[in-house]
Amino acid sequence: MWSICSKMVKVGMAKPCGLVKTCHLVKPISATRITGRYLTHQKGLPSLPVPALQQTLERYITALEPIVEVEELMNTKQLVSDFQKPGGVGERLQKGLERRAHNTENWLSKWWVQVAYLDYRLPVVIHSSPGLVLPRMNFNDKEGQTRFAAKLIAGVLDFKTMIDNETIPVEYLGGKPLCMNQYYEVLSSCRLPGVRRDAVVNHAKSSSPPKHITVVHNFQFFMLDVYNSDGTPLTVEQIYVQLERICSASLKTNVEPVGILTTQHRDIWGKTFVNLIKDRTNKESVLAIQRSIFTLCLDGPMPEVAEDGYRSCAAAQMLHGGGSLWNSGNRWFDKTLQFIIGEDGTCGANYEHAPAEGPPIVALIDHVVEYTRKLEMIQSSTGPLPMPKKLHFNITPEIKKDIEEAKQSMDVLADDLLMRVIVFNQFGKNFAKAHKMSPDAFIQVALQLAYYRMHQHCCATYESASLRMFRLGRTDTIRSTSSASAAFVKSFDDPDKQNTEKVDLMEKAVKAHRSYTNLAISGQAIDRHILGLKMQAAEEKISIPDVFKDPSYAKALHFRLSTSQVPSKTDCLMCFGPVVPNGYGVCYNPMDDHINFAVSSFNGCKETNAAGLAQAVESALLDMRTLLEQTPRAKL
Ligand code: COA
Ligand code: HC5
Repeated sequence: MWSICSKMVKVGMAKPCGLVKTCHLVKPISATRITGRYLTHQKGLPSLPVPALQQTLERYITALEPIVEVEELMNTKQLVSDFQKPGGVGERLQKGLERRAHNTENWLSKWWVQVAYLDYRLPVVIHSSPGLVLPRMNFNDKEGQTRFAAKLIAGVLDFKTMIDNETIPVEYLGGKPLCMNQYYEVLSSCRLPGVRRDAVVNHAKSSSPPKHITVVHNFQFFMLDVYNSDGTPLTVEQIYVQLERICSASLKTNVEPVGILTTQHRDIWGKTFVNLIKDRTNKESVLAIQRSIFTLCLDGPMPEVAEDGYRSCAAAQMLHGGGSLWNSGNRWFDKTLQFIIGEDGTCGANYEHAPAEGPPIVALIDHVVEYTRKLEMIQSSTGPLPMPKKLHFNITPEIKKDIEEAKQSMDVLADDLLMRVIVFNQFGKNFAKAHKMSPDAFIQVALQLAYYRMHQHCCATYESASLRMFRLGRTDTIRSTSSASAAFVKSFDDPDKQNTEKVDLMEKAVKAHRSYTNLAISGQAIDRHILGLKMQAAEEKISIPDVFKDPSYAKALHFRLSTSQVPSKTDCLMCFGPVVPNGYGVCYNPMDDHINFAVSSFNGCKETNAAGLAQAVESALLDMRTLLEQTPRAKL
């Protein structure tokens, strides 16, 4: 195992005026990282297990109970029983999966990345790439924007030093060490569009890893070297000077927003891409963006909003940029990490999801926020640096047409998204803990209640569970809708039910959720196993078993509630879009005494309403608290 090393920011000495200087514990950047500590840690991690077939199939039936009709369930039981007959197709696929588990580092991860990301053809914007909003920063003009951007870049480079030196502290979940691989996948990487399937490339692993970032301002891209020739990172002051030069060299705003092409449906972008890079200049520019350590977006203004709409607007800025008239073209959405700095103190990021889950990105952002807070003002002289290189694009009439089409579809998409952010201030994690309940389970049960109150039925619900206890682990699904949660939500507003009974049902629902969570994080949930069986059938060229053609299976995967807990140390807000047209995306960050929620829905769906659900979540949490506080605990 690694020892936990907290080699953190070393801050320069205070001087009376001017900018900032930091010292870094660096070794010159090179591609030698996959060595010692990291590998030793990784080797010590267990492999992802393949759950027992019968266990998964039994749990599948149990999970369907609250979300399908009685007759559908009967039919499914028959299909499941056919599937698991001794010597039948289920057993064969299970054996295939077990073989695969034996022969690979992780039987699931490659398949998961293909299915969930690279084969998924809807635009990454809203449909796949999450947004992150930082606490609002204290600036309100161009200079403040550039100054903060310089600090942020320095903070990311400081984190990169920890990656390069393999000194990121190992994370733990439930006392178990987690796989750290994702930290090595988020910098210097990029998604590549394809006509049917995308790919991801990681240049950190190349023999000459990149030393530049890309900066985009007024839709114009620049390549900014962020290391000196001796391998030390530029100081904040140096970065600031370079950013000012970039801004002065990109004052024109009537420029073709070539970045908006990355917001398109993936097949369309895949085709345009082939065309775009036929031109040598374009190809070089695209390669420079793809190879860069990350992208920094210096945004133009966003529409004015009232104070109470500020957070929702900031979330939209991070998720999609506001449409072609605002900042959606000031992006390269294929880039794994894009930091976004507005002119009014709004800061955040957007990340392409294929290489990593949210928590490593949030750990990076937490580090950056804390780093920028610790920086002290000093003045230091800087020698002349080369002018950042502008990345040129030759826009043919055909590409121009593609840009216009991308603008239109981006605007339709942005208009369709309703994003509502609430900061629930009445209580946070501590309240559930004081009542001896899992805070996450408490919030999930409240979400179930909120949804039921709005829609009068229970729906298939997804919550992300980390599989990072296992080598190269990504996620499985916690199915938050259980028979216990259904019984609770149906009883809650029933005047014939006693409060003691409601509390009892609440406790059972919360416990059921926590026990499913425990299964999921220990690799014993059902969703990825079932996916694996289906993928194995495709791999062995066996015709798809009937159990996967069943309406119950389709219902089980139609997640009208797609949710994720993403905690952060600093008071950040994470957000994403719904995964089905008539669904909601709900991302929440539970802090000790408050909870940040970002709820999304599509305006095109008349049944759903993110603002309504956000309000209902607030009421559900408050009503659950009132019930607990007014009811003597039955079993105490
Ligand atoms: N009584 C008192 N305290 C309790 C409790 C109980 N019955 N049950 C849990 N707690 C405490 C825990 O000990 C923990 O304490 P801590 O704050 O000191 O760490 C805290 O409450 C939070 O626990 P809980 O709310 O149960 O959830 P969790 O932190 O274990 O998180 C998941 C649950 C599912 C979110 C987590 O396992 C996970 O998988 N996270 C990753 C999700 C992810 O990857 N999201 C992004 C995908 S891109
Ligand atoms: C910045 C944090 C964003 C969280 C993103 C997230 O939770 O993504 C989920 C990944 C997974 O595999 O469960 C997918 N989801 C958004 C559809 C819940």
